[in-house]
Parts: sequence; C-alpha cells; structure tokens
Amino acid sequence: MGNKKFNIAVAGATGAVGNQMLACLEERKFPVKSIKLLASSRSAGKKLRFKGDLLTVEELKEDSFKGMDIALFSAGGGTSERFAPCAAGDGCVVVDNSSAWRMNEDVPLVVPEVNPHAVAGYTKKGIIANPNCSTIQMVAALSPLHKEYKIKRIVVSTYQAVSGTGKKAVDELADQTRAVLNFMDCKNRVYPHRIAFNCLPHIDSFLDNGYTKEEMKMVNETRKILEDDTIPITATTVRVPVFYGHSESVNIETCKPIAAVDVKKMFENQPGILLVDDPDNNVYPLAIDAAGQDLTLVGRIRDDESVENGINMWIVADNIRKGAATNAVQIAELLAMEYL
Ligand code: NAP
Ligand code: 3JN
Repeated sequence: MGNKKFNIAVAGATGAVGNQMLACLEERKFPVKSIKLLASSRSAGKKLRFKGDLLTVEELKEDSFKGMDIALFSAGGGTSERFAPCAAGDGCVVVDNSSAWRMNEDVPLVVPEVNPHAVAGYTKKGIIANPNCSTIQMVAALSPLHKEYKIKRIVVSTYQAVSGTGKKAVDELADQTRAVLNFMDCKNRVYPHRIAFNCLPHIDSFLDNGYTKEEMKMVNETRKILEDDTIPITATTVRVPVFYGHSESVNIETCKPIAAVDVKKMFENQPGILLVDDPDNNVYPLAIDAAGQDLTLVGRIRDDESVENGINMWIVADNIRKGAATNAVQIAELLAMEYL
C-alpha cells in the first residue's frame, strides 16, 4: 500500500457492523492517518476505542466528510441514500454496506476475491457497494465454479444468524433464551415471532412475488457480481437462533460436466476459501468455527444424484466480518493500493 495514509470516516460506528469495521481496520493494519466516528445524534459524545485511543462519536451531518479520503458506511439504507452523495461530492470515496446503491448501474458491487477489477468503476459516482452478507459468501465459493463449469442454475437456502439484524437482535436472542429456560414470558421486539428455539422463514420484508427482499437481494446481487444476468437463481432465507455465522445449503447445476472430487480439489487453492470436508470424521463447516475469522468455509460437497451435472455444498462465513466489515475494509484496501 506504499507509505500513503488515509483519512477515514466510519458512518454507523456504534453499530454491530461499524464496531467490527474499526476492529478490522486495526487488525489488518490499514494505513489510517485519522479516523472520524459518525452515528446518529443519539450516540454523539459516546466514546469508542481505536488502536488504544478513546475517540468521541460525532453526529453524521452533510459536511462530515470534508477532508476525508474514504468513508465506510453501515448506518442503514436511508442514511446511505442521503449522505453517500454528500461524501462523494466532497471527494471522499464511499464503501457502502447497505442495499441503497448495490443495484445502481454506476456503482460497482464488489467481493475482492471475485471481481476486484470492478472497483475501477468507483469514479462514476464515488461509491462502491458491499454486497449482502448471504451473497458474499455464496459468490466467494461459486465464482471459481462458474468460471470453470458455467453455472446453469442455483438453488440456495440460508440459515442466518441474528447478528445480521444488528445489536438489538443479538440481545433479543439472549434474553428470550434465558426467559424460555426460566419458564418466563418472552417478548418479541425485533422479530414478529420468538427466535429462541425457533426458525423464521422471513428475512426483510415480503415482496409481491412472494419472495422476501433478502431473497431477491441474493438473486440480483449474485447476477451482478458474476456478471451474468441470465443465471436462474432461487433463494429461501431463514433466520435461525445462532448468534454469529450464516450457513447456506447451495445446489448448483452446471453446463459442463462436474464432479464433487474435482470441486473439492479446486477449493483447496482458492483465496478466501477453506475446504472443511471430512464427513467420516464429522468434519464440515460450522457457524461456531466460522465466527471470529474471515474465511468462507465450504464442505459437504457431493454430487447431486438427481440431475446430470449437479453439486450440493454447505457454505458458512462470519456474517459481520466477511459478510460485511472485512469485505468493506478489503475494498478500501484495493482502493488504497491501486486507485487513490
Ligand atoms: P445496528 O447495530 O443497529 O447499528 C446501526 C448503526 O447505524 C448505529 O451506529 C446507528 O447509530 C447508525 N445509525 C442509524 N440511524 C442513523 C442515522 N439516521 N444517522 C446516522 N447514523 C445512524 O446495525 P448493524 O447491524 O450494524 O447494521 C447497520 C447497517 O449495515 C444495516 O442497516 C445494513 O444496511 C448494513 N448491513 C449490511 C450487511 C451486509 O449484509 N453486508 C449486514 C448487516 C448490516 P446510533 O448508535 O446513533 O443509533
Ligand atoms: O439479515 C441479515 O442477516 C443481513 C441483513 C442485512 C441488512 C439489514 C438491514 C438493512 C441490509 C442489507 O445489507 O441488505 C439492509 C439494507 O441495507 O437493506
């Protein structure tokens, strides 16, 4: 990254993702010259630690980005829609974690291991979008297979951790679990039903086609990142009582003949991927192993015996790290290394 250092703003610094962004910048030794922590007026004045220093959170305002080089946003879609153009207008490149800009044709949607070249498109709007967490881990695994075998169809079901909904949902699962085990009343504040000891086939709001927004994010974002608008994809996204780590059951059909044994070999050497596949010894990807690190774990790889060229697999990653904060910081690293 040379010797250059950057002025960084983090919008949504007090949230689950924002907090992790600070940790990732620190862990990955991003060349930070200065850092500005931004959140809503509710959190203005709060102190957060970065590299041992206690920094004061400021209220996010239109002029917050003057003099900043890169802004990492994770403060919700509405906030990104309103403030990302302000940042870009002040010459600060935005890496946005929300869905607000992902499908805008002038905004690159980037997973660094998959389509790093797309970062170059940041000049159009000054914004780069970070995909949805469920999309990131799926395309990280499927991209090498698409290159080699051309994927004909994707069927995915997700098992998503509550941390994907933010801090309040993490507290809700903990509180409800305690309440159920103590035979006490359970309050549903974040989700429409109890999440403790339950699974909810409902993430984000329902659309007219019967899918949820989360499901359609997976469909549309995957096509954009793989640069192939034609792949048929169907998704069912489910919230499960897990704190950290999204798991996915993924079935693909390919145009070229494919065999599980070759797919396993391919995953032995893919950047960002860890093959975890030794079922005889009960070894397969687990959310508890994915949590707290940055690799996408892939296992349970087997030939789909119901179709001619089909593969089943189980893909797991830390939704707050690779699914959000780490991916955003990796994009910032690409910007810093090659473009700014
Ligand atoms: P969270 O824990 O609830 O945190 C929300 C953050 O946004 C807080 O820092 C909050 O500040 C800030 N915020 C809310 N409204 C604001 C406003 N009007 N102005 C300025 N700051 C505001 O949520 P989270 O889990 O970190 O997620 C945050 C966002 O990241 C989500 O809404 C989503 O867009 C995105 N996200 C993306 C992925 C992904 O799949 N890549 C995953 C999770 C989240 P206060 O402390 O002041 O309230
Ligand atoms: O629910 C999850 O596991 C991931 C959630 C992501 C999320 C939550 C609130 C708003 C998003 C997202 O990244 O798509 C958004 C949003 O920006 O639309």
